[in-house]
Amino acid sequence: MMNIQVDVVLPCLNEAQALPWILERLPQGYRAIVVDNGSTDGSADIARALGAHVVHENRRGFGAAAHAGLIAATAPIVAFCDADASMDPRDLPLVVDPISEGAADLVLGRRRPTTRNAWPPHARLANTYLSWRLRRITGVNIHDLGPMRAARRDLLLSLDLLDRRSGYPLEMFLGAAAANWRIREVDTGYAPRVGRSKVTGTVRGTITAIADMSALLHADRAGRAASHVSATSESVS
Ligand SMILES: Nc1nc2c(ncn2[C@@H]2O[C@H](COP(=O)(O)OP(=O)(O)O)[C@@H](O)[C@H]2O)c(=O)[nH]1
Ligand SMILES: [Mg+2]
Repeated sequence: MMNIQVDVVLPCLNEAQALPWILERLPQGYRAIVVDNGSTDGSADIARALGAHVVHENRRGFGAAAHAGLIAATAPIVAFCDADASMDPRDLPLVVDPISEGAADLVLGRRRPTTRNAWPPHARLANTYLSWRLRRITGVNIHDLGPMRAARRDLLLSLDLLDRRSGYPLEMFLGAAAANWRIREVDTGYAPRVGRSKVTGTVRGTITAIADMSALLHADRAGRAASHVSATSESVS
């Protein structure tokens, strides 16, 4: 069998309809790690039958699933992708190649809608605002905090990410920026998902996402202020 170069973490909560399309579109040398927490639609069995490595995570939450996938990964490079067929696994090399070439440390897929209704307007607007804030805070020129992304496994683990809900992708970005990783953004396609949304397509999911991300931004600002104070006092003494 071919060497696995890339493990692809696919957080999955009731995505039985989307999984077949996704799993047949993984490029050569990419292994799917489907992280299920309590799907009731047979997602785990379907994924297993289609050859994916299935990981179970008891804690609910996007971050809990994403992190369990990272822990389970063994390949040198780990990519993340949603399991709702909104993003095409054939785009994965766009985020992975700069990592394998050593040209970047974190590559984020900027979601470019392929149809007009791919992205709920409130989610798109919130994301545009968030990206603007992140550019100001970090100086990194990003325009979307997209879930399709890739980095080296050992570097990702070194970030010691703690969020287990919707803040996970943001915490990863902030940690990478704070550690001066070379962060790159590339365009990736974004299509209407298959099946029902679990996060930004629901009121509850959106509120949770905003709460989780605001908490992280707040903590990040406090952390930066504290390091500024200590840096200032060092230069005074
Ligand atoms: N395992 C797991 N996966 C989740 C959870 N919440 C969301 N997901 C998955 O994360 C991905 C993104 O969620 P989605 O509902 O598409 O969010 P949206 O894109 O904001 O509408 C999908 O593959 C979901 O199945 C969760 O609590 N546990
Ligand atoms: Mg989605």
